Amino acid sequence: MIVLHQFAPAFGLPNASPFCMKVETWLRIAGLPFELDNRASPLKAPKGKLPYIDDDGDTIADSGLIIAHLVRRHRVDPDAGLDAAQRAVATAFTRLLEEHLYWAAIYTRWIDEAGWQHTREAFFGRLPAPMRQLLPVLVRRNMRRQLWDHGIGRHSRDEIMALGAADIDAIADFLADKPYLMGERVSSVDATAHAFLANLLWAPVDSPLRAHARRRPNLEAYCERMRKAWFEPGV
Ligand SMILES: N[C@@H](CCC(=O)N[C@@H](CS)C(=O)NCC(=O)O)C(=O)O
Repeated sequence: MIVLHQFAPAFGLPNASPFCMKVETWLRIAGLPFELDNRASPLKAPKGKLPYIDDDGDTIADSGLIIAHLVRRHRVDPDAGLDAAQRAVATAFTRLLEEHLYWAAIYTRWIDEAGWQHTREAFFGRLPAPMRQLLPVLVRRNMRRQLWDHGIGRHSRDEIMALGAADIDAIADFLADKPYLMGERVSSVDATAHAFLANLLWAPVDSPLRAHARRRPNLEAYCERMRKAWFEPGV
C-alpha cells in the first residue's frame, strides 16, 4: 500500500502545501490506490520537508522523486503519450511553478501581514499554548530566511508580485483554451499546475498574485476542470 505523508488539510483545499496536493492529484490521475497520513511533520520527514511516501516499506521524499519512483514501480505513466518537446516544456513549467512562483506565493502567505493572519490561524491556531504563540514566530522567521536564501526575498514586495504575475501569465498564455497544459490529455504537469494554481486561487489569502490569477479566467476554469475530474470522480 502507498501511504502519502502530508500536512493536515487546510484552507478548504485537499492540502495547503502545493507539493503535497501535487502528489495526491498525481496518484488520482494515475489511478493508484493510496492512504493519507494527514498528521505528518517535516521534523520527522527524511529530508525535512513534506510530502514523502511509504510504498510497501520503501520511503521516498520529494514530490518529483516520488512520482519517478511510482512510475517505475507501478508501471503507470500519465506522460507516456508526450513527445520530447512536450516533455521539455512540461519540465520547464514544473520548475517555474515549484522553484519560482511557489516562492512568490510563500511571500503572500508568510510575510504579507494580511496573508500571515490566515496562515497563522490555519496552521498553528489549534496548537496548545505556549506552542501556539511560539511556533508561528519561529517558523515565520525560518520562512523569511528561506526567501532570502532563495534570492526572491531580497526584492521589494512590488517586484516579487510582478515576478509572480509574469509566471501566472506564462501559464495562462500557454494553457490558452486547451483542456490540459499539454493538450487534450491530462499529464503529470497538470498535477503540479492544478495544485499550485488552486492554492493561489482558492486559499483565503488575498494578494496581488491572486488578483492577477483571477484576471486570467482560463486558470480558474482549468482548476475547476481538474477538481471535478480527479477530486469528484463519478459526479
Ligand atoms: N522539492 C520538494 C519541496 C517540498 C516542500 O517545499 N515542502 C514544504 C511544504 S510546501 C515543507 O515541507 N516545508 C517545511 C519546511 O521548510 O520546514 C518536493 O517537491 O516535495
